[in-house]
This record gives sequence, structure tokens and C-alpha cells, in this order.
Amino acid sequence: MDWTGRCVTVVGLGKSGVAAAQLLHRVGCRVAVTDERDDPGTRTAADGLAAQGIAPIELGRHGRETIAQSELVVVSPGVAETSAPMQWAMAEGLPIISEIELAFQHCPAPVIAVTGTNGKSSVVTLIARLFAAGGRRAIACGNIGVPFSSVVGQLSTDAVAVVEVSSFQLAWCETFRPKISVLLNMGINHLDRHPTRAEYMAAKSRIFQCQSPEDWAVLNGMDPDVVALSDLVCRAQRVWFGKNRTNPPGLQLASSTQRIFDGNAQAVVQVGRLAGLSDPLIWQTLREARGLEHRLEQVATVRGVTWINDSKSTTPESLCFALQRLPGPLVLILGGRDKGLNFELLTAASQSRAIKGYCLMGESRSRLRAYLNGAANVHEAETLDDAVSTAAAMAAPGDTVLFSPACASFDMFRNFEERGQAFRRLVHRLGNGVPVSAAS
Ligand code: UMA
Repeated sequence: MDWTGRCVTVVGLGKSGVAAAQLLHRVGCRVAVTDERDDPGTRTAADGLAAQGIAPIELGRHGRETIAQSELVVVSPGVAETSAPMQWAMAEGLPIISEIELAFQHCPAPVIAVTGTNGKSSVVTLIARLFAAGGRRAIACGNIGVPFSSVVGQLSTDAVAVVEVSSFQLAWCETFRPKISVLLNMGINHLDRHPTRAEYMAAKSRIFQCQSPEDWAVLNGMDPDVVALSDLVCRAQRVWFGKNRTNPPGLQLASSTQRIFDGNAQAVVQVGRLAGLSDPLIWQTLREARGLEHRLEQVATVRGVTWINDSKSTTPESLCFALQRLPGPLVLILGGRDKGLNFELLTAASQSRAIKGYCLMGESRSRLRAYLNGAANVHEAETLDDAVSTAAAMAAPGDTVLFSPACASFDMFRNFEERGQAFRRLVHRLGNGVPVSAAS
């Protein structure tokens, strides 16, 4: 769709809003931006856009007149359908698209889109590395922290956009059509935005909505909800991982592959094969893959205690994944934005392994305490600083302190990256700045 010369309003001035405004400006739209917050973060972003000639920029409120003057509204993923600007846009009958849809409409490269409840960022990173190993330019973007709109200008037709898409980003998509879609698993998340599981699943299913039989969907055959959803709405050719259902020739997963690689790595294998990459190259890339920032990232060993940053964990499932991978006695720091999730997995984990202490923080802290069944050694921390110093006091040499919040970060930080960086700084301060592993 060509919006050149038209008046477009971008709602939200976080990472996606800035990138969308710049893309729209570049393609010749008259761009307005509105954000309900007026704080140092939005002011810096607004100054940057104003310096490029983008105006008007409205901070501290959403004006109905700003929306009413628009011919198109581009919405950031964090802006809910129930919010005032969305309600006004709908009442005015204005077209509304998401930042992902905007980027897709301007993307010359084929798109591989990855969604699911857990493991998306790791899979997106691995797929991009795999393409790079095969000599093909690929950019990992989307919910992983790099807005899709910010990279479309760098992509040519022979490159690949590997886009992590959240349920929020799949709303307001009209033509978004990945050549390969990947649905990793279907837990439950974001009950604040998707009040029922059915609505959450419907949001995720939009990844398939514009695909046709010339496209591919890589799906988790072990997850009954993924299977049921794809039976209902997926018209792309289906390729399974996790369990061999009938896969097209050349895409069967040998039982040895299923033993060596976990489900999400098997999804990467299938995407690589669909792209024509050889099995030896795929195996080698997966074996060489190193850990990601903010995902079970070892920050330091300070006086014999190992500190792990898992700030990317925003669900109980991610926390359990971390708990399964870290042996030995643990002190756990968790909590954050309360999305109304069920933390029964935490109750089970607290009973089944040695957790020496809990530091609970953020909006969810008192609700989390209720799931701990009266466990001893629970501290409700006012700040991350307080949580880190208390965890340091609870841990003994040989223990691990795991920071795996299992909640979103927005009650205390701008995003999970900022939360992970703050954690790292506090840990390094404990070790007086001595780098990883040396600070014992
Ligand atoms: N805002 C309004 N009006 C509203 C609501 C919000 O003006 O009604 C403003 C806020 O004041 C703020 C801005 O919108 O200034 C924030 O926009 P945003 O929440 O969409 O955040 P971005 O910085 O654009 O980041 C978004 C994703 N955030 C969310 O989905 C909440 C980032 O995913 C993503 O990395 C980034 O785009 C680039 O694509 C983060 C996330 O937590 C990591 N995602 C959730 C998750 O993984 O669980 C889905």
C-alpha cells in the first residue's frame, strides 16, 4: 500500500514507534507521533525525531484531534486495543496497522517469522546465524529487541528477515505473510492483554492468516494446541518437529537428531532444510551456538557464588526452563509486572529442588509469595538493588543466584535488556568490577 504524502499517526514512542516514524518519514508520509508519557526517555526519542524533521510530536497525552486528523494509524505493540487512541481510531473508521505490518509492506526480502510462548529469541538468533553460515545475509529482528521497521532499509531481495513476532505484534496485521512461519509452543502469557487462552491462541494464529500453500509452517508436533490450531487455520505446507508426523520427503527427523537437539533446535533444523542448507552445516552451526545475552547468561562468580542473568524470562515456563538447567543449591530472584499469570509451576519447583531463598520484587511480589506455600527465607525487595544484596547474603560459596523474573519488566524498567543490564551492574559492583569468573 502506498501512503506517500498521506498523514500517518504513530501511537507509542518506544523502539517500535521511533523506527516506524523514521520509515514513514523516509517514504514520504506526513508523520505525527503521540505518546501518553512525557519523561526523559520519550523526550530524548522525540528530540531525535524532531531533528530529522518529524512533527508534530505529542507527549504526555493522546489527543483525540491528533488521531482524527490521520489517514492511517500505526500502532506500537504495547498499545492495547482498549486504549483511548485505538478506540478513537476505530470510531473514526481509520485504517490501523501494526509496526510489523508496516515493515512487511516495505520489506523487499522474504520473511521467516517465529512465534510461540517460549524460546522465540533463541530460535530467531540461531536461524539468522544459520543463514550467515550458509553465506546468506539475514537479520534477526522484531520482538527480540530490534524493530522490524528499523532494518527493512538494509534488506535486499536476496537477504532474509528473521522476525520474532509476539501476540501483540500480530494484532493489526493485514498482509503479513511469512514465507516460513514457525510456531514453537503454546503456553499462556499476557493475560492482561488477552483475557482468555482462546484469545491468546487466536492472536498467535494470525501468523498463518495470509500464508498460502506455496508457503511453509514449521510446527511443534508435541504440543496439542499447536497441532489443533494449525489444523484449524494453517493453509501453508506443514513441517513438524518434536515428533515425526508425516513430513515431506527430505524433512523427516531421524531419532538420533531428536535425541541430540531439543524441540526448538529441531525447529531451526527444519527451517535450515527448507532454505536448502545442508544437514552438516546445520549441525555444525547448532553445535557452535553460544549463549544469548539475558538468557541464562553467566555474569560473574563472586566469592564462590555464581550469578546468572536470565532477564529475558517473562513467563513461569521460562523460569522452570532455567531451573531445570541449573544444578545445585539456588537463590532465586524473581518478580515484575503482574500479568495475572498462574505460578503453580513455581509451587512445584519450590517443592522439588533445593532453593535456599527467594527475593521477590516488583508488582507481582505479594502474589508470588502466595505460590511459595510458606517457604522459609522469602524476602520482598523494594528494588533490584535490595534483591541483589539480600540474595548475596542468602547465598554461600558453591551456590548459584538465578535472576529469572518470570514476569515482564515494565513496572520497574523500560525493557528486559535494561533490567538485565541493571542486574549485571549490581553483580559487578558486588565483585568490585572484577570480570566473569575471576571475582572469587
Ligand atoms: N504507550 C502509549 N500509549 C499506550 C500504551 C503505551 O503512548 O496506550 C507508549 C508508552 O508510553 C511507551 C511506548 O508506548 O513510550 C512503548 O511502546 P511499546 O510498549 O510497544 O515498546 P517498544 O519499545 O516499542 O518495544 C516493542 C516491544 N514491546 C512490547 O511488546 C511491550 C518489545 O518487546 C520489542 O522488542 C520492540 O517493540 C521491538 O520490536 C518486548 C516485550 O516485552 C521485549 N515483548 C513482550 C514479550 O516478549 O513478552 C511481548
